[in-house]
Amino acid sequence: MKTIVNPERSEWPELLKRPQFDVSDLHEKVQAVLTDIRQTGDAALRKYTQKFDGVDLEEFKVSDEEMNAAEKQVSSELKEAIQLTSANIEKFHAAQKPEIKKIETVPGVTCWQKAVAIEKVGLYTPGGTAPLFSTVLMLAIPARIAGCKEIVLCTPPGKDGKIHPAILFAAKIAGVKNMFKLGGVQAIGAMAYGTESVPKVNKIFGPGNQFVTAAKQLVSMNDVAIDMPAGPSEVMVIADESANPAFVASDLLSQAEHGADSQVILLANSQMLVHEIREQITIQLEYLPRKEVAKKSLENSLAIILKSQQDTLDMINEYAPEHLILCTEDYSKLAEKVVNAGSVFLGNFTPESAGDYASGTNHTLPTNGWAKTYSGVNLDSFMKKITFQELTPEGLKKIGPSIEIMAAEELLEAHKNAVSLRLKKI
Ligand code: HSO
Ligand code: ZN
Repeated sequence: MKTIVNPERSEWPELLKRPQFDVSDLHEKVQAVLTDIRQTGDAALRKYTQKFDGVDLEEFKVSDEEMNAAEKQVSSELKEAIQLTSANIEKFHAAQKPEIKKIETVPGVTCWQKAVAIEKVGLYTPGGTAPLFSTVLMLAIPARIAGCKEIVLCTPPGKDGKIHPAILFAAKIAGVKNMFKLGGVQAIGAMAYGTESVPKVNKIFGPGNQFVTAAKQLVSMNDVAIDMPAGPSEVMVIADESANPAFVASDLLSQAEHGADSQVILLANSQMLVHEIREQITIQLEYLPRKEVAKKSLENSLAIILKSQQDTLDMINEYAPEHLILCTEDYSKLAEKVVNAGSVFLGNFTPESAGDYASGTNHTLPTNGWAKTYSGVNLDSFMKKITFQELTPEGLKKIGPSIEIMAAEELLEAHKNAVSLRLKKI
């Protein structure tokens, strides 16, 4: 972890730059696979699952027997934990249901907006080096609460053709009925176009590696909506003397262990504090099974010393971190001024892990600076809004003349006529 002391503002953009990948080559390769899936459906899925996951699958769909068997393979402690976290995710997301408010803009003109669930959604959970079954809960629970009619979940099979039992159990708890053993580009292509065995969906959600991200971007150009652009996971921790160095180190390491490309930034107000946190990192790192991954990520990470509070706030908002942890004396005041972040964690006793698993907030969040414009996944992500309006004759009398004059000015005589004809009848 490199330490930078009071960098000039002109140096910030370079310091805070995320790693850039050249995706042109990648897009070409991914597009070829997608085209094949579009043209030959299940046959292509079979071919690429063999090639990329090393397994020859007859059937992609997870059977009820497999779902039920998983239940027996998950320990009761883990089952209880999954149940508790699911209840919290459900509580937090159910409270996001929007109310319908009818607004009378002028007497006789009533407008309202109704949120309606997206009918068919596709969820993706990576397999990879860690089976992220918590992501199943974060995507499937809000989809169910929103009222999505069809929820399709894809996750890659292991070489033995099986799915981790905890992923299966989480899917069952979340109410997923349509689950497929498909990973990477195959999963995204299958859900975007539909094949003989996989239903086509309207919107695809979920994290993934560069291939999944590229596939999501490509299919979103014409065929399907996506949740958000994705990139490597990130955390920015802000610490002052009130921070517990061991806690801060553990938060930085939890991000670092996700992947060698994870982004970890510490903003502290003194050299001494950075030194203490570094010491804690060294101690804790030794005990981590994913030590090598975490080490690689830490090599590219930064500790920045900023003395001024204004600089700290401005740097947070300029970086727009996916996760922001505030371990400072005045964290409440600071939090109010944050305008760009995916999810904010306040105080010494609020680790990112709380939001990753159990508090109830969603852990599918915007990375790569997208927190400047995107929200994390929430109930709204699974809904769209339809507006309604109803005018009485009195209402049309009120706004009709304005419509007529505007329509005439835009040279849209039929628009004007639609009002004039009615006004004559009143
Ligand atoms: N921190 C990850 C989510 C996660 N962590 C899943 C553990 N499991 C991205 O927000
Ligand atoms: Zn995490």
